[in-house]
Parts: sequence; C-alpha cells; structure tokens
Amino acid sequence: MSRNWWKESVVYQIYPRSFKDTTGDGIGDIPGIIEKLDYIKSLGVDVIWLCPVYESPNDDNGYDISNYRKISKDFGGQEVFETLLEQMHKRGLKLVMDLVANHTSDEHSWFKESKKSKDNPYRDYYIWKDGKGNGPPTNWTSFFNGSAWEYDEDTQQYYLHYFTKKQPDLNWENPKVRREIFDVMEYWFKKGVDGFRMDVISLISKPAVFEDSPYPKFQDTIINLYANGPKIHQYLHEMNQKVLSKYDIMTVGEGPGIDLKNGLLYVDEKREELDMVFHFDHLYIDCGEGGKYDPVPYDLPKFKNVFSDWDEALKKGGWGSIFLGNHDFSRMVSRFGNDREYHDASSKLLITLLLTMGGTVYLYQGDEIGMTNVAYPNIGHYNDVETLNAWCEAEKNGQDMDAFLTIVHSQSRDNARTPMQWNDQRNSGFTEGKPWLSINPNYTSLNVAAQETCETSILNYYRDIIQFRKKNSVLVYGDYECLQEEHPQLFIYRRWDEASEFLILHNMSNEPQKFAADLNVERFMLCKTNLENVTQDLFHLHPWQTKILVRVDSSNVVI
Ligand code: TEU
Repeated sequence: MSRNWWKESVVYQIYPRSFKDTTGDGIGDIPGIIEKLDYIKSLGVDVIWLCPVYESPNDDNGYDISNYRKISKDFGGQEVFETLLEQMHKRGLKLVMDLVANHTSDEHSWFKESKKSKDNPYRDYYIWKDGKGNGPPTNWTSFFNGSAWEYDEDTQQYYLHYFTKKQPDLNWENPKVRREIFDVMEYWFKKGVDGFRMDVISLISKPAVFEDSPYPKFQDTIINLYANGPKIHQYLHEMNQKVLSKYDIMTVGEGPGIDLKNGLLYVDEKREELDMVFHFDHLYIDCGEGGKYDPVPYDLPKFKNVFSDWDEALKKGGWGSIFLGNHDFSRMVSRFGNDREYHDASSKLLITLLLTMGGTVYLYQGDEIGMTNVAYPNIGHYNDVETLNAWCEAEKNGQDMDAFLTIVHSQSRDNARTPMQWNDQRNSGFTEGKPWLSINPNYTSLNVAAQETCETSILNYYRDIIQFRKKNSVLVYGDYECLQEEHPQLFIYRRWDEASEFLILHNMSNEPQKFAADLNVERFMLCKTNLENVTQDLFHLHPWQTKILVRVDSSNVVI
C-alpha cells in the first residue's frame, strides 16, 4: 500500500453557516473560520473540508450553487476566501472544498438560459423531457419527497431534479457540461485548494432509459436506478485524466448507492478515478422500509460488520474513509453513544473508535466537545428542507404528528447543524445577532471554553488521541481484524503490522463487560483509556469504557 499525505490526514469538517459569525447576521462566515484557525490547528487535524461556500440562494444551504466561481457574500465574499486559504497554508492546514456537480441551483445562469427555449444552446446542459399523458415522464421521486420532475409552462417540458426543484440535475452526457465542471475544478486548484469532496457523485450518470421505477422502496430506486449509472466510471476516469492527475490533491466522492459491490471500482488506485468514497452503510443502518424517517432498531454486530466488510472490500487496492456523522445525520454521541448518563465516556469512546481505524478519518465540527442532538419543541424551529418536506408528507399521510416529532428529534439533519457552542455566553459565543438556527440549550455547560480549562475534557482527550494516531502509523496503515464480531456489547479489534500490535476494546453498553478471550493478558499493556481513576483489570470494561492496549513486545510504537 503506497503511503500518501491524504491517507495519514485527519480531516475536520466545517459547516460554515454554523461555525462562527463575525458580522452579527446570525450566519457563520469565513472571517469566523479564520478567527478560529489557531483553535482548529490546536486540535491536531491536517485538513479542513469546507461545506459549500459558493453563491447560492440557499434552498438547500449551499448545495444549490448559482455561481461556482464566486464565494457567497453571506460568508464574506471572494477576498476573504483568499485570506482563509493563505492563513490555512501558513499553518500547514490543507483545504478541501465541496464540489456539487450533480446539480446546480435553478438560479445558475446555465439553467436560466436552458429554461428560455428548446433551442437555447444551454438547453441540453440539463435533462428536459416531454411528459407522459398528463403527467411527468416517469414516476421517479426526489430525495426530498414528491416528484423528481418539474413542469415548465413556457417550454412545456419537464426537467429532472433528484433533490429540490431548485436543484436541477446537470446532463453529464453532454461533453460541454463535463468541460465546464472540469474548468471549475481547475479554477480552484489553480487558486491552491487541496482537494474536493464531491457531492452525490454516484448520481451523475443517469439511467440509460427513462422509464418508471418498479421499486416501491425509494432506497431501492436509488441503488438500482439513480446511482452508479452506466457511464459513471467513464466520467470519473476522464475527470481524473483531464484534471485530478495533474495536481497533488485529495478527492472523496460522496455517494448514495455506493456499496460493497461497487465501492472498489471508484477508488481502486489502478483505475485512476477517486481517492476515497463516503458510503452510508453504517449511517443508514437504522432506516426502515420508509427510509430515514422510519427508523428501526439495529444491533452492534450489524454495525461492526460494516467496518469489517468495507475493510475487506477495499483491501485489494483502495483506501477507506472513516466517519460517524456529518451535516446530514444526527450527532454521533446521540446516535451511537449515550448522550445522557455516559455523555463524556461515550463521546471519548467514539473518538477513539474513529482514530484507531484504518483509512482517512473525518471528524465533524462540534464532535470534539461531544455536541448532541437537539429536541426543538415544535416543527417551527426546524430549517432543513429534508425535515420540512418529510413533515409535510407525514401530515399528508395522516400520521400521528406527536410521534413524528419524536422521529424528527432523532433523525433531522438540523441535529448536526445547530451552531457551535464556543462558550456559555449569549448565543454560545456563536453570534451577536439572532442565530439562523436555535442554539442547543445545553450550551451553558457543554462548550469549548469550559472544556479548554478542564484537563480531562472530551476536547483534550480528542487532541491527545489525534497525536497518538499520528505517532503510530500502524493505526493508519496496519491490518484490521474484528474479534468476537457477534458480541452484542463489545467492539474489539486488532490493528497490527510486522513490528507492533494494538488491541482496542470498546464497551458500547451501559453495563460493565468482560472480554473473555483466548488471549494471554500478560502479553498486553494499557496505553490509553477514557476512564482514569477506575479499576483497570485489563480485559474488564466499565460502561462505555474504551481501552487501547499494546502488545508488550511491539517495537516501533510511541505511547
Ligand atoms: O447529500 C446526499 C444525500 O444522499 C442526502 O440527501 C442524504 O440522503 C440525506 O441528507 C440523508 O439525510 C448531499 C449533501 O451532503 C446534502 O447536504 C445535500 O442536501 C444533498 O447532497 C444535495 O446536494
């Protein structure tokens, strides 16, 4: 396996709207990020992935871009972006931008042209079709509920939008569109950006024929129709050859429908497409028949299988990405930990889990202090278009809306989008004005300032484990094996190479557990745990305890 800076990097994801506001308009901005660069650097991360900051009417908070070459004024505009990049590079931090190239905003000049007439030169930048009978061309639905087709009165055709109707899908079949996107990428690379996270890249190649989806479950329509279209690998290889291969940058493709069967096709080094992908096997783990807003219980063995299966799938020539949340899912500690009695321990456990896995690690803003889900008292507080559409749909279907509010509390994307909790002052130190989304009320005790002053805080633990990973490359490049995969409470694995071995134990339950293994306790020694001042019988774990053990004869490890 070749060694590379991006394989060894720890990436910190920023959702700029919610990071730090400096103007008092209630929206986070780039000067806010600049102000916090020393803080970010102090975490020990190497790369910042910045969610979209381009010009956008914000129907989907920046994932609807109206100008790929302009930075939104809400975030501070062009010049301040240049300063950000300069200040980051000065500190040795790299910048990965978000490239949203499956669709644009309907307010992008290409779409405005495209909509004008059937013979406009930009018409086939998008996907326009005649209706069928009195309705849309197919029965396809959008990710955010309702039809994926919108009718245009003037030209009497429908355009395709997998997301909101203000996010028309680009027609990648058209070589001019591909050239435009490649030019955009060149534009940012020439400015010095260090890579792209590519939004829903698995969706850019559309189905060969446009006919009704036979699948009652939307998830099946995604997997079998929308994702991994017939030309996806042709497009990505072309992108790689024409643009990516010319720069020392990193790429990570996000993708619904990327699974164990096709994951390696995207990232196999020999195929020259992308460096990494984000799959969602662990984040869709609790989706029921009705998708994300129809959650079902899941068990730990299933969660562990995802890590083992992906390790196996990518071993043959690809590289993985490790994450437990982002701006589209609820907070990791509320979801996979216990954000009540064991908030501190389980936050630290999950941080340890992330930083002891192989692959590039992506950490989401706020997880360094264990930020949690929020439970707003009513739907009026929510902002996210996915949540609001799911709410309308549930109402239309006559669902019990009190029960649905509880589902929103656990599933809404806004859980991850509440503003950063910097201190216990007004609006958690995020803004002087009215925050665009209400602050989680727990900010008075859960905030960066409080954790800075506490040696044993989640924040300081996070810094320490990042350093630990940095010093021990076996955690990045070593082999992986999960032990007792069927154990319902313990997640245990080995990471090793010729010289060293770590044994990592996580108790992901509210009860104490004993690791009953065929291993000689004497051969191991404790190097890290999230619970100090408790009895440390090596293979015994307190609720939500995590332990990193090292094999005593390991050479080449730094504890
Ligand atoms: O997300 C793609 C995606 O698959 C999401 O729609 C996901 O299914 C959903 O958010 C889970 O709740 C990307 C971006 O990360 C997301 O923020 C955008 O809304 C979306 O693409 C459209 O650009």
